[in-house]
Amino acid sequence: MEISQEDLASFHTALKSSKRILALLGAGLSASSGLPTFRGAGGLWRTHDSISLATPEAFNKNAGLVWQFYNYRRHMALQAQPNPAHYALAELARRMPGFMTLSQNVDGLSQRANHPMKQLQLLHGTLFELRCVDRAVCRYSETNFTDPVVPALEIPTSDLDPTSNEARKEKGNDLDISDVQIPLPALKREDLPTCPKCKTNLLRPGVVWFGESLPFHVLEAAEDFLNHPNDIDIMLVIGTSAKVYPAAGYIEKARERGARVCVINMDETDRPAGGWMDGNWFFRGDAAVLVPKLLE
Ligand code: BJW
Repeated sequence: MEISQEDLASFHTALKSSKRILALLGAGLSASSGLPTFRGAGGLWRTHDSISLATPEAFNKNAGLVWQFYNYRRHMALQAQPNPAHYALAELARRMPGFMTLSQNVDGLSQRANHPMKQLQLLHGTLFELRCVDRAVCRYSETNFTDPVVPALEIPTSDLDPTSNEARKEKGNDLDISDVQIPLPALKREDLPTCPKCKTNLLRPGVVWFGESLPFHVLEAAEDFLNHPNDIDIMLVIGTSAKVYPAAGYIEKARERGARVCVINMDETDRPAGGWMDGNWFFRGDAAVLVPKLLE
């Protein structure tokens, strides 16, 4: 991981005089905490592309499979710890009232790093909210950290490995049901979490799937920040491929409000295209290492 001292110094100079900073966070921020990203290596869960499970169509077709995927994601997120980048961003929020974080992450790690909530907008929801699938009629939702969500979603131990608890300890991690050799039980509808209010519909994870609208109050908070009379000084783009909208669109919107853009990404190919990066910053490497260095 090479970091240009010249770029670091120029970023620190800009940071010192900044009053309004916007950050867009993506899955790469939590990669060092052990959580997989969506695209590229790690974006496959068993034989399924993670993206293909993050749709209302997938849930309608096979709610059991989609719940197994999300139950596993919740379990992994609960086991994970915030990394130094989550803490550095939370600290920046505490010391700068004009700092706002727009997070695409649903893993709860920014919240667990004590990021002030009024400066943290969750663009794609959270794994730890459950809500009734019928939003139009039954508006039930709850905060829920139960692991597993319901007993039928208990992560299965492997038939191939009857001493799985021992094996888990030896492996130094939890049983990885990403391994296709570990069979998943077929689930019936009545095994899945049901809405306690209408008692008819299934509950679903409170995340935003493709084709669904982002929460209105979140969009409003982002627009309010962008439309504030004072310009934006810096736009931080951390660990995201910036391929999903409207999230990715906030980079251009911040630029239109005067922001210099600072991209922190492991992968050079996820550097935004176009000549406009001149005069902005690209830091290649692990966000967990670079973000604390940049924000110190
Ligand atoms: C590291 C690292 C390390 C690795 N350190 N870096 C305009 C144009 C075209 C299409 C659309 C448009 N507007 C809307 C759309 C449709 C659609 C969309 O964007 N499609 C695109 C694919 C083109 N958008 C939507 O449907 C959104 N809804 C919406 O707009 O409603 C109105 C509407 C509907 C329909 C039509 C038009 C308007 C909803 C989007 C919801 C996205 N949901 C998901 C799943 C959430 C639940 C879950 O977690 O399961 O959100 S998809 C997935 O992608 C997840 C992520 O938040 C999101 C972004 O991914 P992210 O975080 O960038 O991860 P990766 O894996 O892509 O990248 C990781 C990066 O980290 C890489 O760059 C690595 O190099 C890097 N990295 N380790 C630093 N250690």
